[in-house]
Amino acid sequence: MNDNPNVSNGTPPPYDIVGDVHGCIDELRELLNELGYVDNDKGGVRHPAGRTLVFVGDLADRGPANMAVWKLALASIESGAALLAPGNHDNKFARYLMGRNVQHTHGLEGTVREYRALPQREQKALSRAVLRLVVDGPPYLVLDNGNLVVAHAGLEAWMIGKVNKRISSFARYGEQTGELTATGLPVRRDWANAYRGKPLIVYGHTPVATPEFRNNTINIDQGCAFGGGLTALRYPERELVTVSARRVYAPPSMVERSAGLAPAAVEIG
Ligand SMILES: [Mn+2]
Repeated sequence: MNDNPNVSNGTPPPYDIVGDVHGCIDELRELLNELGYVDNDKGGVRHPAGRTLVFVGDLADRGPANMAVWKLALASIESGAALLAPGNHDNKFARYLMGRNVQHTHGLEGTVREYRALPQREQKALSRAVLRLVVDGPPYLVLDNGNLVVAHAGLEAWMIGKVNKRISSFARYGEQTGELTATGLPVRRDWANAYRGKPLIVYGHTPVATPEFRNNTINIDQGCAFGGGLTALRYPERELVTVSARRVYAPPSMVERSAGLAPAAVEIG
């Protein structure tokens, strides 16, 4: 991991920040269409008014078209039209690509299957691009001159602008309290409940039924792969656009339920 990546990104607003895609290409395309994005000539998208797409991370795993989502995101990022705040699933895929011993669970098995079905040359190009972004790039993004933070699992106020191993891990995975639930699962710290910082923090990671502002933070993961929805936050407008999942792509496990997956999303199954 790069020890000193620059988390401050000078790309000016406006932005369209998109929640956890998890391989849901149809919903992503529908959402981008609603937001006014058009195809570029390299397999990515761009906005005619120069808006920037910002992914909150977890592009793949669980959904039906993981390589299609990665390719769209990478082609958009490479052309300068998009940014990524990497999530834990992106990190796990990168570790797989580096030859690390990772468990092929929670949807990674589908992503790896799709990846290995690509022609060798495409595998190499995609692998290089993913590693550059996820391993060498910043673990979260500070945008709009410090007024906006996009971090996959969130961030505590004192961490903003800083990077070290603990902060990088917090931004991608969140933090566990060390306690266990009644069913023996780790409890995640509710950092947003205590957040009193000035920058707006946009995050995902733990699906919730509806995107709501809370202490100047907002969780835009509506659990698309679990049959919920895919959300974009338009910034600085603070308008929300959500498209519904076309179906349930992955049954929510005990872990996701305990992590607060939307009851509405569960009931769709
Ligand atoms: Mn996540």
